[in-house]
Amino acid sequence: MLSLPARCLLRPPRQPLPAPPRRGSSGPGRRWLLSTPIFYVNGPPHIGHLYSALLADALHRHRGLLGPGPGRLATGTDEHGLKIQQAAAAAGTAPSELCAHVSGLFRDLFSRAAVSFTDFIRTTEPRHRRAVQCFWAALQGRGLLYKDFYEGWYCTPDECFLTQAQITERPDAQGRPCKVSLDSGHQVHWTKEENYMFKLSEFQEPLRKWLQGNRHVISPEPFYQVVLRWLEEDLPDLSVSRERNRLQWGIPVPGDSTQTIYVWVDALVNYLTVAGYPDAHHTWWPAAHHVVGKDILKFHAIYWPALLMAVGLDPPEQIYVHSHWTVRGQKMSKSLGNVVDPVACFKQYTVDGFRYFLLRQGVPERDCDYYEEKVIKLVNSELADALGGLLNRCTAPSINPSGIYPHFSESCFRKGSDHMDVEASGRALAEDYELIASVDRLPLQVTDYFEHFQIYKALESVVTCVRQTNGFFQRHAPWKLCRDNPAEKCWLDTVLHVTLECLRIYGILLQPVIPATAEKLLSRLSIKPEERAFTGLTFLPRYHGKPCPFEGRKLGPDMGALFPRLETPRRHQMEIKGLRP
Ligand code: ME8
Repeated sequence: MLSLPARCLLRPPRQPLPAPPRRGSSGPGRRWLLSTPIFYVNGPPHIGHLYSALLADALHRHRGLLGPGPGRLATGTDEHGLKIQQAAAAAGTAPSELCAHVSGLFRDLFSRAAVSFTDFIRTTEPRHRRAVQCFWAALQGRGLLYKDFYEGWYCTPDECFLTQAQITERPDAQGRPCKVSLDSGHQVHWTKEENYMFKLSEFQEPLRKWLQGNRHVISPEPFYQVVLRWLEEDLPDLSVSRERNRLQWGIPVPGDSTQTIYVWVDALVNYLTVAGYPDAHHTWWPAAHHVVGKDILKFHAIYWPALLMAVGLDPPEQIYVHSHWTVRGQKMSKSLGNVVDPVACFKQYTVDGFRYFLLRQGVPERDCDYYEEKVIKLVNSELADALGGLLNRCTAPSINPSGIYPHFSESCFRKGSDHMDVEASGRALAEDYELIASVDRLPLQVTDYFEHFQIYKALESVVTCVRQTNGFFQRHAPWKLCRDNPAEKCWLDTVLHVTLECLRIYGILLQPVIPATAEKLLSRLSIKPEERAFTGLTFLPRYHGKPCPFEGRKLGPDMGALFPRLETPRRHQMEIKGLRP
């Protein structure tokens, strides 16, 4: 955390926004290549997939507002492997058709969700095949692959090999004993075949050194500790191919038509493909910042950095890890029939409403629970009532008949150390100075939280300020002030000016999370697109003795409620009233 003065009522810190931490050797001008996992196409997207994409999108948008980039955001679909081959066979369709269809669902979802991706990669694309085959050749060229008879447990739903210690026995649906992965609960099968092996064991020490020298590379911190603990255990070599007669749906091993490249090697290389590997990746690599779910941490924090080191490339600069969404306390699963469709959520809560819910309630360190009533309550209280209500109150024609950004009067709201003295401070009260100090600190706080992958905390601090501003408005009851009395008009305009200034800051800071609502808010305040960046963001310049470009400006057109309240579905109302069991 940046050290911010705990309480700074009179002279809030006017520090410039800090440059976010630079970790890699990505050259002058900070670059970032944000990524989401690439998603399997054996089923349609759900809210967990959307959450990963929204986290990456919010980070990407936030950084874009901080400065002139350059940044990219890549997402896409993971289309090879046994799991997809089997899903296509079960659906009686060709794998390529299944992939095209489901990949399209992901792409549509992310477009609809306003995920600002700059690249959408499909692992079946020729550019990716070429990258994977070059990567393989580089591994082989460095003598890090060898052929061996591999024997062990394989979990197709997770597409991973497991040791004896990682499996357990549970009854299946028919009550027969069956071996499953301890971690995911998915069934495993014994496989025995000749594979190429990667000398992962040689990278145990380099991985440890890398982590010890980069304490913030995996965040949140508890996940960093998890990875360090894994590295205390044995790190066996990794099987990186499958026999082609079992797995045809994948990229063949160059020069060996009997083997297919293991789907995880294939998938991980996508991050290099989008960086331009093998020809043009040096501009973007290693400025990679991966957002991943905790289920795939080992692949990203152990296998991937080791593979990169093996071909002479740096590990990614940053790995952001998040936990999982459950639904009414249960894991989402097809068999339980509780998989939540994000498109239905957009219809029910609007895109921004659902984006806000996931990012405000999602705490990366721990699993979070979704249920309808929770979304409706949160979104109504924070977006519709607190934020929307505030905008509505200070722009209502009855209170602001000229429809302008009114003037701020220093004589009503004095800047000085003796603000506790009512005479000296005009009409402002101690709480009003606290509000100014809080909103002054807010951009720095929000940036700090984003950089530490705590978007939920950034939103919490914005909401706290929104509530404080509502308190300010309520306290001074501008609707009771008389415009015809010059002294009262002066104060009334000042109260409106301060409130609009607060709203301007909230609108700007909320752009990465609720882009459409923020755009509506900022347009209503007549804030031009070039005035919406985080750079040069000065709250209440007049209070600080600077000119305010917005003063006297005509407000934008009234487009109705900023965020219309969501209705509780009828069936819930009946349940609440006890009309339904
Ligand atoms: O693992 N809550 O793809 P995948 C939150 N193709 N996030 C969730 C989630 C939940 N309940 N369920 C899934 C793969 N996710 C590989 C990745 S990357 C080189 C290859 C999110 O379709 C989370 O990000 O199984 C998780 O890591 C990812 O979806 C797994 O998606």
